[in-house]
Amino acid sequence: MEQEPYDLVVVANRLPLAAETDETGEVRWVRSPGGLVSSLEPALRLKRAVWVGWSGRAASDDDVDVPVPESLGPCALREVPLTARQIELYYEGFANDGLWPLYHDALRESTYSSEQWDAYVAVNERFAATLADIAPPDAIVWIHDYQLQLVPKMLRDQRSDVTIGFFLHIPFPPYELFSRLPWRTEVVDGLLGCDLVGFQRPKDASNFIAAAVELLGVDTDDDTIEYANHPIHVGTFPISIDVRDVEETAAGRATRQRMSQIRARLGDPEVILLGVDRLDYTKGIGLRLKAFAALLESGQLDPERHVLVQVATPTREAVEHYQDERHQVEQLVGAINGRYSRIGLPVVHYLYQTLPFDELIALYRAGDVMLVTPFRDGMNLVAKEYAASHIDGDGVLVLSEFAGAADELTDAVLVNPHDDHALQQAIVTAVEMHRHKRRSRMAGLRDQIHKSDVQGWAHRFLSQLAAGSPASSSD
Ligand code: ADQ
Repeated sequence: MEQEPYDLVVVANRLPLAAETDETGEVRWVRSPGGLVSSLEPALRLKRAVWVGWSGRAASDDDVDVPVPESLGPCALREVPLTARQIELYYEGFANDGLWPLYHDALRESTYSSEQWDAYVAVNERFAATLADIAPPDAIVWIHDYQLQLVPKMLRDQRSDVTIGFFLHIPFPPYELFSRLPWRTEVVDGLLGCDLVGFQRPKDASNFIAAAVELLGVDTDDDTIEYANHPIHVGTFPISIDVRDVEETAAGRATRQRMSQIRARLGDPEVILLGVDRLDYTKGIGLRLKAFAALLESGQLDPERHVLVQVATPTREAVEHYQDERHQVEQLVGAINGRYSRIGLPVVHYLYQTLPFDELIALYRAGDVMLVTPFRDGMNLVAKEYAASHIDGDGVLVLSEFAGAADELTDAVLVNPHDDHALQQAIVTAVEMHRHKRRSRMAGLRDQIHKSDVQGWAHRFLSQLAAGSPASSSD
C-alpha cells in the first residue's frame, strides 16, 4: 500500500484537466471547464489534497502519449485509467444515457442495459480499489457525483477506518421516478456506505431518504439514517462559485476592454441577451430560442435593438440524445437568423465552443439580460457567475424555478420554462426593467452570492463530515 500524507482525498469521474492538441499536433494538458472543476479547485488550494479520477482519454489511446501530470497547482493527481469499452458502457452508457435523464425528470428516455450496469459496477470497483490503496489511515475521502454512487460501500468494505462523504451535483429524483431504475436498491445501498451524503436542495435529500426507507426499510431520525449499525447523515449543501476570482477578473482592464469590443462587434445593440450552457437537453436552450423568436415575430423585441448571444459548450457528443439536441438547436438558430438577421448583423450569435474563463466573464459583463432556463438543474453555476461578474451593479437574470439556484437567487426574474407565455413575458420584463429596479435586484443577487461562496460550501461539507455531526438542511 502506497500512502502519502494527504489531508483530503477527492474522487470524481474526471480529473480536473483535459488533453488539448495545438496546431502543430502537440498534446498538452489544460485545466478543464465544467461545474465540478470550477467548484472544487478553489477549495483544494487550501488543503493537501489528491484528486483521483479518469483523464478523459481511453487507456489505449495512442494519439495522446503525453502522461497525465502528477499535480495541478497544489493538488496531486492520480489517474484511474479506463478502456474505450468502459467509457462507452459506464460513462456514455449507464451514467449519461441511463442515470442522467432519469435524475433530470426523465426528460429523455433512459437506456437500462445489464451490460452497461456491469461496466458501471466494474469501474466503481476500480475507483474503490485505487482509493483503498492510496488513502492514508483515517483519511477523509470525498466522493463526487452520479458516476460513482457505488464507491462509498465498496470502499467502506475494504477500509473501515476512513471517513466517507458523497456529494451529488445533480438532482435526486422523487421515488416514483427513481424506482424505474432496475438497480435502484444497489444504488441506494452503495450510497449508504457513507458517513455523510450531501445534496443541492432539501427536496433532493428528502427524495433520497424516502428511497432508502422504501427500498431498504432503514430507520430514520430527522436527517440521519441508521443502516447496518451505522449512522449516515444526510444534508443540503447548495454549491457556489469562487466569487472573488470572478469579481477580480470582471474588474480587470482587459475584461472591460473586451466587453466594449464585444458590444461593438455585435453592432452596439440596445440590449444583449445572453445564454451560456453545456449543450444539454436539460438546459432548455431550444425553448429559450423559440421564446426569443416569438418575441421578434410579435414585435415585442426588435432585431435592430435586441440580439441574443448563445454560447453552447460541446458535451457528450457520442450520446445520441446530445446529437439530436445539437441538431435541433442549430436548426432553430439558422431559422431565426434566416428570418430576422441583416447583412453582417445576425440576430442570434451562436458559439458551439468552450471559451477561456476571461472571455466568458467579459461576455457576462456585456450581457444585459442573462437567460438561464433549464427544465431541471442541480444548481446552475452560470447564474451565480453572471451575478458575480456584474460588479457594475446592473443586469437582469432570468432564472428557471427548476434550477437549484432559484432557492437562493430570489431577486432574479423567476420563471417556469415549460410555460412558453410565461417565458416570453419574463424576457420582456427583464428587457424593459427600469434601471432603478435592475440595480436593486442585482444588489440582492450579489448580496446573496457574497453570503455563500464555494470555499464556504466546501468548508461546510468537510467540517460536517469530519465532525460526524448531523448535517442541517436549514443552515
Ligand atoms: P453543469 O451541468 O456543467 O454542472 P453549471 O452549473 O452551469 O452546469 O456549470 C457549468 C460551468 O461550466 C460553469 O462554471 C461555466 O462557467 C462553465 N462553462 C459553461 N459554458 C462554458 C464555455 N462555453 N466555455 C467555458 N466554460 C463554460 C453540474 C450540474 C449543475 C451544478 C454543477 C456544480 O448539472 O446543476 O451546478 O454541476 O455542482
